[in-house]
Amino acid sequence: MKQTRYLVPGDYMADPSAHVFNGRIYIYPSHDWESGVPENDNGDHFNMKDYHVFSLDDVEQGVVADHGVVLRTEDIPWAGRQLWDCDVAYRNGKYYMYFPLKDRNDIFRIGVAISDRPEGPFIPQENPMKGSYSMDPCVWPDENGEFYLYFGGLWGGQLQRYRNNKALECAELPEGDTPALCPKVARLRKDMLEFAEEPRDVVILDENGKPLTAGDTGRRFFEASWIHKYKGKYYFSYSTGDTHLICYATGDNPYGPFTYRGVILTPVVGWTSHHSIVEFKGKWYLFHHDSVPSGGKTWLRSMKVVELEYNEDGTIKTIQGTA
Ligand code: FUB
Repeated sequence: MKQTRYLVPGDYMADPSAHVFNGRIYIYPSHDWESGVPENDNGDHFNMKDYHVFSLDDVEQGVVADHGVVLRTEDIPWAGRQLWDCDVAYRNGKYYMYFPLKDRNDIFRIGVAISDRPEGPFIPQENPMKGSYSMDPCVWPDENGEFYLYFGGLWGGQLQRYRNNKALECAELPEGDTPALCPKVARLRKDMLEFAEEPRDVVILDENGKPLTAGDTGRRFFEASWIHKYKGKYYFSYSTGDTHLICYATGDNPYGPFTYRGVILTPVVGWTSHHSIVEFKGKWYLFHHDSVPSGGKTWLRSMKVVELEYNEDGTIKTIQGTA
């Protein structure tokens, strides 16, 4: 399937996290809607209040099943506002959803909700994960039996408000030749409900082995962490935010460091770009979104899928965001 395909024409869904559970693809997107909140650099216009789950048996022609609302802000005991990009993992008979949400002080934290089934509904825990901050969680079940949670995002994602996992007095966004802020990763406890360790920096290196700098906006991390493995290598992919690219870097273990390798997706219509990558029935797919169906409204995005291909050397063939 070389042609990009929209997946849920009747509604606005973004940030699709796709996984294969029980031989089917399950997609966990953000649910965009017209809340009337004006657009700003803090992302207040992304005022989402619930999640749906979708599934499909066949990416090429498959009909996408909508499993309905599986979690709402009003069901989350510590909720303030804004349910952004979530992700889901399976362990020992349960499905664990990790979701970012602002608490009542308008601080992003990461919550966990649990279901017996991949299609939900998901029941939230009483409190967010201890020591969690920022947004865009992505959970990786490693072959070593451990699960790792990646997270973080700049600007409205609030990562610039922290250093060494502690809140700063005032936010500080590095500039120029100073090292860029890194996404974070932490191994999860066996019960999947808390970090088993202090989150660490996911360092992304350039071709000379130096950390990418804050001024290198065409390559540095902004948000939308995703990780997959191909031919023994770990591929960490992410959005560059204000330069609107999905890029990737490769490494030898879940903690990195990762070395920058290139662009997966050129800019789409709409400010944000956010993706997931999954293998299904022998092919690889890029799930992502754009704002074409809403006429370019940044906060009303539509979910898409396209086949992703590798070159012989393991690099990924760049996909055109406007294709
Ligand atoms: O959907 C809200 C935010 O927009 C996500 O968390 C970011 O990754 C961006 O897609």
